[in-house]
Amino acid sequence: MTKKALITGITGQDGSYLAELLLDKGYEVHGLVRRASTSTLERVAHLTGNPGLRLHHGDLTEGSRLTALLHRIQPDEVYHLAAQTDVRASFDQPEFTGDVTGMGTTRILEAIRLIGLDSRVYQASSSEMFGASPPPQSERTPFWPRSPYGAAKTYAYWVARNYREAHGLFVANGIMFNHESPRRGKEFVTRKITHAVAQIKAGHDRKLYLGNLDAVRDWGYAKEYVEAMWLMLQAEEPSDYVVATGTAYTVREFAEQAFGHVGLEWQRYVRFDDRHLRPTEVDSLIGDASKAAVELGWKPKTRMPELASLMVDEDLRAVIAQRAE
Ligand code: NDP
Ligand code: GDR
Repeated sequence: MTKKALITGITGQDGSYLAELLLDKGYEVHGLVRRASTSTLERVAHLTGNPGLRLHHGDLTEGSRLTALLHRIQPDEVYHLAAQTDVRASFDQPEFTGDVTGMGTTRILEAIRLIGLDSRVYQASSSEMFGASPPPQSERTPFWPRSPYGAAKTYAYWVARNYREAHGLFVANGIMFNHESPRRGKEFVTRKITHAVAQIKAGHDRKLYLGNLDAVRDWGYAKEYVEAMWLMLQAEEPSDYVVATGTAYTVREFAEQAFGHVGLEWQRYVRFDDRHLRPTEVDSLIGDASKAAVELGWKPKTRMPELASLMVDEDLRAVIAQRAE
């Protein structure tokens, strides 16, 4: 029997990699897509001709639509990835972030419970829930979120656990640390840097304005992280897993690596802009993913220097291709 999966957030970075992985495994993949006046399908455009892929309009703020879709699709697995994901923006839109990133999870789980589905559910939890708790952070580290986004994700984490404990649903929280790729949105610091490096290398002389260069992050490769999502839903019992590389670099070091990869000196181009600071910052996130290694057999392969380089290479390819058009 062909397995059916529903991916919310299929148009995002992770959703697009996960859709590829599941289609390769022979799944029938359903994706939730918000209607917009301009297309948001760029990351999945190469998959839209695949007969195994079906896209459905819907929004996390409309529970009735989510219920109708889940009832119609009857998925074996639900990967709930959709969210308002921008931490900085969550300070400006706290209520909206709570509704989408927090309540969105409740709407999905409640729909599954009301319909009586036995779908397995992946909840996209985040290292932002640890916030000010010092590293290394594991499944046993207390949460101390530092943004409306972190608080909304913490709410969603506990709702997911509660549906598991109270209603017996198979729900797994993947507590993922930062993961990046050439498909990362340009508002996030890694892609903002690699995109700028490519532009500068191609001769567009410009400065790159950044905020806190001292923040420490544990950056992994998104393509590898979606495999961990799938593994969590194949486990015998649902549980919660940290997914990380266990390595730590500052934003400054990421910039140094990205510029250095194409022979540029980062100090010549990077400038400070306090508009990119946050009212409360998360200083240091370094994950301990030993539980995922032991129980799921998942291990990261790509570390920051290789990741930054591959992102720069891809951004450079895009600039050159654009020029040729
Ligand atoms: P992206 O920002 O790339 O994608 C977010 C997705 O959510 C997009 O498909 C977006 O659609 C969709 N979405 C946003 N709001 C709504 C809504 N109201 N209704 C329906 N869909 C909506 O995120 P990532 O792929 O990077 O992350 C995937 C998940 O993992 C997120 O929940 C994120 O919070 C979490 N996470 C990510 C980490 C990372 O480092 N990438 C680390 C830890 C957790 P549209 O294209 O229309 O905007
Ligand atoms: P983050 O990622 O907040 O960790 O959330 P982001 O790349 O936005 O910031 C990482 C760190 O870089 C610092 N920084 C800047 N950030 C941005 N965006 N732009 C800048 O110019 C800049 N200068 C410095 C930030 O202050 C921060 O310390 C991401 C998202 O994908 C979340 O959805 C996810 O849950 C977490 O990762 C884990």
